[in-house]
Amino acid sequence: MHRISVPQHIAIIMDGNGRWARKRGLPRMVGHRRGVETVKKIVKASIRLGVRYLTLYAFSTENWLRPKREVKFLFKLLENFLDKELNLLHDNKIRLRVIGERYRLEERIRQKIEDIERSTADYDKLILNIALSYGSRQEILNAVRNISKDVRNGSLEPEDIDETVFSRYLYTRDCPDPDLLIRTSGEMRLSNFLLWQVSYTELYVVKKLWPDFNERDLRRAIEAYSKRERRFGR
Ligand code: V0D
Repeated sequence: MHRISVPQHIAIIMDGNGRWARKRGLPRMVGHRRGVETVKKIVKASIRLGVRYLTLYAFSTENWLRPKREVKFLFKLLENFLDKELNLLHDNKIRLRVIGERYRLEERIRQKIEDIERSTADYDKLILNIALSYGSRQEILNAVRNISKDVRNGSLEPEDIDETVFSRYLYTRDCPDPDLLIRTSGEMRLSNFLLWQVSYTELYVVKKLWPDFNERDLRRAIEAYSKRERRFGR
């Protein structure tokens, strides 16, 4: 048997909550609630397996277009998570970071997020990036805007803009690029997630819907990743 190499950074598109619920004749909201349970399990499993960075796509910029009551419910879930699961972060030395258009989040939620980011800033067992109101094209445009400002104010020379410099203007600035991107629910799309960062990332798509995804599935994804690395590496 070969040794499996654990990816240091895993990104996940958590798709399929709505479909999971519909299959059971339940409201979509029930699927989202189960989705949060899966988030907790997968966060813990990632630590056990030795993953250092986990980036989860929780809410896209396009998701604002969903029915108002669903959006409201999702943010209620999020607030609940922030109020009730804080010990999950502290007990496991998890650093939380939110990536995305924060200015679009409600003031109260943004405050809570920023408090937690501050209080977990010294942890490094796992860096947990949650993408909220996130869109990769918007992230890239935001980087271009900030780069332009720095060029205009003289702190950056156009000739000095290379891949490393550009990466520093993205929301994911201090993270290595993902080694593995998992998408649940079988869809073969990137859906505006980390477009710049996944240039060399291994993609792993599973049929399972997000609420059904578990530690075994995560292990399988990691095994598939390390086999591919063995075959094509070097
Ligand atoms: C619903 C599947 C965790 C996708 C997962 C809208 C949609 C469950 C968080 C979370 C959501 C957010 C911030 C944070 C820690 C955890 C979350 C939303 C939706 C927001 F600091 N799951 N989750 N946030 N769903």
